[in-house]
Amino acid sequence: MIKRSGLLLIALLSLATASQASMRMGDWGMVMNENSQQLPQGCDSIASEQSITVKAGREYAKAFPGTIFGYDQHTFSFPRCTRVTVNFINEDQIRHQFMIHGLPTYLHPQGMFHMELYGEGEVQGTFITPNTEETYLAHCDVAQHMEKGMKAQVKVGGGNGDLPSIPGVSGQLNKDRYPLDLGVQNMLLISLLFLLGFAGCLFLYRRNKK
Ligand SMILES: [Cu+2]
Repeated sequence: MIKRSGLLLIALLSLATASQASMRMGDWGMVMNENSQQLPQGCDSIASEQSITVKAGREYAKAFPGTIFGYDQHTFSFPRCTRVTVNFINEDQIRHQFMIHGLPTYLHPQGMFHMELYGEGEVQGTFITPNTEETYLAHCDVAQHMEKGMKAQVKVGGGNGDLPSIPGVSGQLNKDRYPLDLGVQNMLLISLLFLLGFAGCLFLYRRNKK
């Protein structure tokens, strides 16, 4: 009986260590679901090592009208099966994240590699690019931060196109509408009304002349 509970304890302890390995947190923020060791399916070895710096802050929104938050870079490109160390720097006094979505779920729970800083600071995290040609979404998930510009794309193996609404890369998926937006249809309607008015005036003028 004692032997069995001892085994159970060891099993529980190793489980706890395993989950700790994929999560580091403190009063500074957190790094969740990183992967520096496990090879993605179809990768025989780590093909190369890269390290990047991603800066987040209001400062980087200035170049893109309509945005409030931003990253200093919006497209990151990596070869397949590459170990990438991300140096994430938050220059604001508020919480920002750099989260990559859609990664293999057998490596990252919910397909997510998550870095977060509660305020100004810096942290490192690692992931390994899958053996694929895909464009992954990277963003800050704090409410409204992505919509206000904190959105980027991570292209692996050349990627498979650009994502929508990437500042400086692609247009908005749903264009904002303004009441004074003179689209082609509105311009045609205005021209038609003008012509009708003109014809009406001409008609009245001719009738009065007789
Ligand atoms: Cu943010």
